[in-house]
Amino acid sequence: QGGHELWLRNKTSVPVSVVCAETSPTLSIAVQELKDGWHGKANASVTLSIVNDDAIKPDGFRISAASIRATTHNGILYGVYELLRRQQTGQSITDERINPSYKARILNHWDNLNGTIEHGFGGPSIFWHRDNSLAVSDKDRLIWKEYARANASIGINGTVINNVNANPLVLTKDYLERVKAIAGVLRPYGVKTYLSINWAAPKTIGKISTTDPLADSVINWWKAKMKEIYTVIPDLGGFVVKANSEGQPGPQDYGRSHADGANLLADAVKPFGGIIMWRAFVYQPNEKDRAKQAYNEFMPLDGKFRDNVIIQVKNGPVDFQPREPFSPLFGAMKQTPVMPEFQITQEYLGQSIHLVYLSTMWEELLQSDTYQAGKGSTVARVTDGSVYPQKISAIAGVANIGLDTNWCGHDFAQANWYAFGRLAWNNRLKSEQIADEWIRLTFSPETNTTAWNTGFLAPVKQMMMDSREACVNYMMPLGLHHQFSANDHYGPGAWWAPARMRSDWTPPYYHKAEPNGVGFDRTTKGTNAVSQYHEPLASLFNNPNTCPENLLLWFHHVSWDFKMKSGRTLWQEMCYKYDKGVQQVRGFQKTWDKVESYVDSTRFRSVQRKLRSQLTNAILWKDGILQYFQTFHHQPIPFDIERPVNNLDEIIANEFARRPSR
Ligand code: BDP
Repeated sequence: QGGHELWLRNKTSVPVSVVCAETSPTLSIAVQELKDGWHGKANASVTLSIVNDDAIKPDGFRISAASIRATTHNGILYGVYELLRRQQTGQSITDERINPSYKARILNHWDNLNGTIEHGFGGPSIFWHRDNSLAVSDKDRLIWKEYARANASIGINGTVINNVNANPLVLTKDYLERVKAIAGVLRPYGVKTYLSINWAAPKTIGKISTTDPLADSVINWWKAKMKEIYTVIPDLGGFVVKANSEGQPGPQDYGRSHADGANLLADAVKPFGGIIMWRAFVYQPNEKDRAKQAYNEFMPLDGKFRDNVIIQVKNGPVDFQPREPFSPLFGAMKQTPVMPEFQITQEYLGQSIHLVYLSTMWEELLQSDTYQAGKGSTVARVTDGSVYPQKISAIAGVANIGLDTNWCGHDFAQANWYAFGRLAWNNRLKSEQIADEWIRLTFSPETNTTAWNTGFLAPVKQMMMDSREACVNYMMPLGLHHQFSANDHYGPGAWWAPARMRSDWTPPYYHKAEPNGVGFDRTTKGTNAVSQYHEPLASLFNNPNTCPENLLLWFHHVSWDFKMKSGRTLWQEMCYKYDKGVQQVRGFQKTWDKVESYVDSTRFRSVQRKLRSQLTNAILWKDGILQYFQTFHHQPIPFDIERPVNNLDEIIANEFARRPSR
């Protein structure tokens, strides 16, 4: 009830005996999990053993129906969860060796030390208290344990427990004691703790007058600080850094490069085995095209980073939008490891109100071919070590987890946490399989009957599979991006452009609508962002007739009458896309109402309510954007489409009064 148990609801009492020669906290968990969740033959015997096998990587394992072998205790634990999942979802179990795609599979929590979460929609922080108290309670420990277990069950092995917009206080003594307590609870589950660093820490919490990365005082301060931190938490995974980005301090404040900054920290953590995840999410208000800036900033630095630095790159070149092309940095940086950053929390995809299954979006990114090392250089392969030799490999997801009973605000948002873990473990997985597993584990009745499969599993899976494209359709189809109402990033705000506002923080910067056309010209005749992609993509994107239509307005400024493949004009096509998105949400409502008998009433009602709000919002998007664009060209909305039910002036007038109830 209430969804607190996530995908871990399948307790049984089928007896099993477990043989395990060694002991450790991790192995005790492994043994207990097998006993609690065994869905195999009654009275079977399973052997867990540590072996020497070069084909098994540190977190990997070899499983069969009756044994799990690994080279580490964590490997055994992952093997146990794999075995149980296969039993519980009815997948076959053959003798196989399984290794993870990425070494570090990390959640990023944008949790502030005062317990709030930046763009958190599932309640307050599980790590930090609203009253700022640092005392560790039993309740804290319990939630951290449940959290660690959920992560381990899907292969997540790291977590950054404070916001990338970091408060430097987290690096001070009292906070470090709490970090130590958290790390202690997560450790047996194989989850390493990481922290976000504020670049200006030597100034704000130290007594150093500069933060120039080449200054001895700064270098020595960080060396000493790292020593202090690692004395408290010897196995801390490392740090993520947001520097010279959106007002955060960084090495450029002193005319130094991102490499100078990253290397300083890398040297300081090197003796302790830590890594530095340096974010490439940088853009300045003074340049023409925000989408080009990270590439321009980081490409000249390729090869200049220490070997314990990895560059953390958001999936798209702008910012976690419903659809973007992949960031051109993937595959382009050939001598520096790059890690994808996804956003699990749906800041720009309906937050905890819209049902949007993000796995299809991430699969789209991972399977995008960058062509950087020939055909088949997918983002998955250029980041996981298959194409370039790299010492570290990693993937991060901005977490959607909070203190809500169901953790994520929306019961279906749990699927995004689940999918992130599964894709981080195996970046070749298909979203449909992940959805199938998640539904079975999360909603499964005692026995999977044919009626359940056809009455519940199939339609719910279809709804999930369609949900991200539906969101793109009713929010920003055809390559439109960043059309959000300011600050809350929930509803439409295409018109929002106050006089003194930075233009790259306003939607018109991105849509460039005018009487003759719409879209951002990033071709060779425009900002030339296309040139950051490897051929054949650069040419393909550059031509409006070969550019994928779902990215058309990302790369092109075209006439409202531009002929689409369907034979319609761009304007008509846009209208149909918005309308389709709205209709898809109406369809989700029908799907959900029809499966009522298969779901407990708490989860049923909660999702039903949210679908209603999602529809209201989808209609608002359609009505707002279409009527706003009409003010430029005055063409009618095709007559076979539902008429708007909201007036543009009212949508605009209520923009900031309207806040979704979660
Ligand atoms: C933006 C968010 C902002 C984050 C930033 C980031 O609106 O809150 O701090 O991303 O990733 O999309 O640093």
